[in-house]
Amino acid sequence: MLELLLGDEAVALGALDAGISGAFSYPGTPATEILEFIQQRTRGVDGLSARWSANEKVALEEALGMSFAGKRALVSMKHVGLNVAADPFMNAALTGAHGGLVIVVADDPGMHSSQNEQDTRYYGDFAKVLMFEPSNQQECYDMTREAFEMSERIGLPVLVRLVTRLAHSRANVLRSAPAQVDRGVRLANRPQDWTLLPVNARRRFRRLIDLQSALREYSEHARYNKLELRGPHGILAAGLAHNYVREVIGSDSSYSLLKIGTYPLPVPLIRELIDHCSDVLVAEDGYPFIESHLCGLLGVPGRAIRGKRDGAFPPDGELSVDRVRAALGMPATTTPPKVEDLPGRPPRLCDGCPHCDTFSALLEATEGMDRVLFSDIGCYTLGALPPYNAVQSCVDMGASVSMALGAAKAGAHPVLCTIGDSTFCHSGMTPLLGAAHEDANMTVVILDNATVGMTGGQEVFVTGDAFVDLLKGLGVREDQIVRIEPVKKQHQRNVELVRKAIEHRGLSVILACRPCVQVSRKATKKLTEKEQASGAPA
Ligand SMILES: Cc1ncc(C[n+]2csc(CCOP(=O)(O)OP(=O)(O)O)c2C)c(N)n1
Ligand code: SF4
Repeated sequence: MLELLLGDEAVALGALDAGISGAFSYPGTPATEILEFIQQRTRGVDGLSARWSANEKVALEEALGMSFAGKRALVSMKHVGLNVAADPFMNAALTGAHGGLVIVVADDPGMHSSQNEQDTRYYGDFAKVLMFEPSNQQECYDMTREAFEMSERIGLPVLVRLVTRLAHSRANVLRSAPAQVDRGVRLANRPQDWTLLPVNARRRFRRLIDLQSALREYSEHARYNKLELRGPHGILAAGLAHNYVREVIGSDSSYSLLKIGTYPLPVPLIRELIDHCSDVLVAEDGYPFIESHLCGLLGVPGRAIRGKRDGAFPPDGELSVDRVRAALGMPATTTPPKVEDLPGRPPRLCDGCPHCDTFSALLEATEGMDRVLFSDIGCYTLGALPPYNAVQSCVDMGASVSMALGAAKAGAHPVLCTIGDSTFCHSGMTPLLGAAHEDANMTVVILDNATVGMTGGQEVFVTGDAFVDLLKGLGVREDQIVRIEPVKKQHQRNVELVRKAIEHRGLSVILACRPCVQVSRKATKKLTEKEQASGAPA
């Protein structure tokens, strides 16, 4: 059966058809739709767990636990999420997988909605695991299914790398019959393999090294790597870049083409291409990963290897058809509109957003002061832009609280930080634990809008009164907590309360509680639809 699917959805369907018992994730563009699709498709189905986790590290560890219990588990996240999950990721390569364990990471070359454009393939290489890189939606589906098979066959987690354009574009996907997997609990009964004491870890690392030849063997014969030897100009295209290259060269017989879809790299195929061609262009989204492997320090004697390192492609941003054309000396197909001809549309907070009222109060309360305001990742990062221009930093999830703690220790005053409810639960709690313990001289402003606004309104674990309990549990005293309602009519009161919190020498935590207006709107719409469907007054 054919289905028109996003790359993310094709991965999700592949995982469902592979017989997963659980899907684990923390929202992040461009990977969010993977878990959302699984949730939609499995609503009301017993025996499949598909809930958001507190952060990516937790998601991966939950999946590892499910794998330990002998069941298939999918983990998905955006690229920077793998930094957060790097600890279990690296170590899961040593414990190995029992039930199939597949980790899907969506990279964001061009930084459409991310703070960097790191390339996940380095993590796959670092952890020494098998990695798939689909070039289209069908491969998203097929490779995810195969990743589960391989994970169980070799007893290792398997990585699938996507990029934004693939994750967020649609194509028809041919679905195959769902796998019949035993969903009973089958615990991994070798605790010495999963308990990474040095004596065990050394043995498990040796095993990982020994498995490399099997990974290479698989990759060398995988159907996703295809070599077409024709003309003297070689192109090596990985993942989505293969589509761009295909579109550009068509049936031109002066080019030979090697498509790469799996890692470790299929060296014999690469050698054949290099031997056959006078020059080779490496087309890959992200960093020059393959190109660097190919060239090493000294290059390939007698062959011109071209790519991001020699300037054939720009070193940053996404690949595109036009970038491939330019690298091959062809004119661009499209004339990109001049930026200055386009109307400016800077991102901004929604009208009526509670964060607007919080920033207004913070700005007025600190007017004329030499204040520091660290912020974090979420809709409220837009407090960095006009009309607020309030934010002095945004680095990574949770960093606002830790950076405030560092600046407070440096003697700066007043030191404030703003952090959203979801970001706080992801990574803000741990630094607050230290700040409360030391009674650091800083003001933490938690923006409790009862949702993960930035990524489309996913559920949060804690909101309202429960937040106060959570803060107390972290060691924040009741007299250090101030609750405000960020609405216009409370503005003056909020300004006073913020001023008081700043004057207080020591830690204060302001909890700004008001739901995101988008989520409120959606809830009202749903309710109205429900009432209309039931014939009740709207
Ligand atoms: C490590 C990492 N994971 C996920 C994301 C994607 N992301 C950006 S902001 C955000 C959460 C925002 O929610 P919240 O803190 O509640 O603020 P809001 O957007 O609701 O104002 C997420 C998940 C990210 N940037 N980095
Ligand atoms: S989605 Fe919600 S939190 Fe984000 S800007 Fe809009 S109202 Fe504010």
